[in-house]
Amino acid sequence: MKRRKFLKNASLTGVAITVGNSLVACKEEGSSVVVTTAKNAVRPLVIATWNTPNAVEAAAAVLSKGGTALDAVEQGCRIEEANEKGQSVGKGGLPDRDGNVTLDACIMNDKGNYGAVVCVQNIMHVISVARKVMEETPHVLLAGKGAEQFAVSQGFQREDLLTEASKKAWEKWKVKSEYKPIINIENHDTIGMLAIDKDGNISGACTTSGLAYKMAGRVGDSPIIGSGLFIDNEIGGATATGLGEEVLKTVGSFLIVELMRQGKTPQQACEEAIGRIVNKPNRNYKNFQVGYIAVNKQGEYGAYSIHEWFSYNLYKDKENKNYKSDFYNKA
Ligand code: SD4
Repeated sequence: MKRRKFLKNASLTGVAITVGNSLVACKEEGSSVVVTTAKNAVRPLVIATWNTPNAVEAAAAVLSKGGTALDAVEQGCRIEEANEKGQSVGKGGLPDRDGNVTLDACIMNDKGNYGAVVCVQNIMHVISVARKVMEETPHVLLAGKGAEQFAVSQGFQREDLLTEASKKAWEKWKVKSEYKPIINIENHDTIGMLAIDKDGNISGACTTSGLAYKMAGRVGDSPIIGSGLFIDNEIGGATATGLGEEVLKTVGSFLIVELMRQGKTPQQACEEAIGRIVNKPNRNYKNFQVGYIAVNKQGEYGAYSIHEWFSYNLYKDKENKNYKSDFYNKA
């Protein structure tokens, strides 16, 4: 990657500045300020929450053939929706307290358009329904029965999303019926995905069955613009996983993109967004997990979570690998 180096200028350090029409990012490197323009950015690039190699591979395959970031994130998310072993997304997702699997999803493109569905039953590929909402309706968000009917009208098949394994887990849970948001770790696989295509355009998608054993009708952060996902093609994108209530209350993904606009790196922005949650008085963050990933227009990326064991898959320079995220609670 070719980088232009400028002499250190304290007033520029850590700020985004404009050169001509294109936004550039500055950061300190040794004794100089490095300015990376969007022109020499790392691309294509895909980043997704949790250990999601197959989803990232599918997205990368779209990008390698010259496809758009929007197609990449949709195709990537569909892999996890169809993976019955993933118990917090798509088919096989854990149900709500009444035993119904209800899905939430959203997608956002480089033009600032967004589509989402919430609390949808019986349709596996809700990410594609969200895309249809964005592209085929005058609206941005459809809920419940209306969303399901719309999906069917668009050619999606109805099917039972509750697998034997998830039904058994729910039956076991019903014995005590204790609702505790689970802190982490193995059983989170909500997928939030961000991609940059060969033209440098950014899109993102997020799909989930939400928290296991939630109240009927509960909707988390994942399908809500600015919370579970936000993209600004001039700046970058961010997406979230974990306890949606906390992400919603801090509008986490929008916050991260705005912090990047102000000059923070994706990593710094993710850390600050986690800080906004853990530093609130009376938040017992020890009992719940939230994780963020972010990219900027230059192809820099970041990830941060409250607790250990959040990870992300990254495709860059033709390699697709899982990395452990840095985290806040090191006590
Ligand atoms: C939610 N954020 O519905 C989602 C859950 C999640 O891994 O991320 N699970 O609150």
